[in-house]
Amino acid sequence: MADMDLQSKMPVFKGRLHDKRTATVIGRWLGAAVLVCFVTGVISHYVQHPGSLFADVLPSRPTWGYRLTQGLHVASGIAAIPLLFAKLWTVYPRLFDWPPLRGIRHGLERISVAVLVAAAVFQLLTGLLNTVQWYPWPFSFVPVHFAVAWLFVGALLVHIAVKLPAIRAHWRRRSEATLRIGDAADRRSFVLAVAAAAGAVTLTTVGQSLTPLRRFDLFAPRHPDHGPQGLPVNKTAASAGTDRIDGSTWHLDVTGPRPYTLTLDELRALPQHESELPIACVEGWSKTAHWRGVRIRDLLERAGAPASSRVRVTSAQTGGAYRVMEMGRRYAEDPLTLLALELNGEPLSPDHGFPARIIAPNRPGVWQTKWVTKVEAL
Ligand SMILES: Nc1nc2c(c(=O)[nH]1)N[C@H]1C(S)=C(S)[C@@H](COP(=O)(O)O)O[C@H]1N2
Ligand SMILES: [Mo]
Repeated sequence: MADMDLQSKMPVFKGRLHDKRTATVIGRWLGAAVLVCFVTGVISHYVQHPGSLFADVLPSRPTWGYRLTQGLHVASGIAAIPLLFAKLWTVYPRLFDWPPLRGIRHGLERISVAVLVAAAVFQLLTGLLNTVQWYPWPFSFVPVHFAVAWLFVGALLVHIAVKLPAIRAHWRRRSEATLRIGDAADRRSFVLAVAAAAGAVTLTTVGQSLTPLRRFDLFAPRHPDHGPQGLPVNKTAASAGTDRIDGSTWHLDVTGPRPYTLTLDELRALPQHESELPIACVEGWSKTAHWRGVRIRDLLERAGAPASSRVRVTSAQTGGAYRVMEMGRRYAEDPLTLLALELNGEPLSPDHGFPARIIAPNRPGVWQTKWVTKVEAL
């Protein structure tokens, strides 16, 4: 009796698009976006946490590899936001299914959907806020975003497995099940509108890393052209406490079998090399710049260390997660890896790491250490 009362209070959905074909069509796109996002995210995680296992195997080429994977990670995550809204709108009437529990199997399925939705919202929200470097939560972003990614993928696999019969039946426009549902014209408008929304958020943000499209970069937190010396800045010298480095007293320590120290003038007197390499920030912006400085492998050789040594680099910064960086031998021996003194034809500005910074191919921005004071062969 009470049951009947409650049921009669449930909303009735007259909209014709909350059906399985629509859920399948939107779900396919959302699935493709989150798959790209997940794979590129895992790559980014291991490139940022090389550890002992990957330290010496990570390749230094192609020079634009990390730029591509991280650009895709952030772009697919942003595109997934309107797709997730559309998908949730399509299926939300299921919240009012009656009876709410039809047994253990049904209960487990509903729990897995709850985990899936919570994890998806969490990932897209924290990822988006990370692109603007806003962390309004008490936990550390990277490990939690990484852990929840696995939770999300697990719940997604369960969801796909449970829904496989429905997905299969509604995969094709002309399948029997799809034709039985009908409403093709409405669905086409809806799907077109969702595609337009996903396309619009992509087009107005992707220019932050895909620089040929930077004219359309209206909403990304960084514009590739805005910043001193034509390059954006993530951590300013003022915020790192490195804005008062005096080039006449600064010196570089290089350790190895034959350790030595160089002043800035001595460093400038060594053979200088050039490279054209991007800063590919993990927060999603990328920009290629022209760098000039001393090859790391030349510095190592002079210290009596093999060009293929593992290297530890230390910054003048007194704190922060990126004060100390290590690079595997593939990066150290690459001729493009420099201790750069110049950016786009001028000495580095304080915000870009004056007087010396690391620039290496195919590495995330976080490891392009600025304000370097020490290079150690390990
Ligand atoms: N010492 C130090 N180096 C650092 C950082 C830092 O916080 N401290 N930030 C890194 C990050 S996150 C990026 S994206 C690049 C940005 O370099 P740019 O400011 O010259 O563009 O510098 C890297 N080098
Ligand atoms: Mo970064």
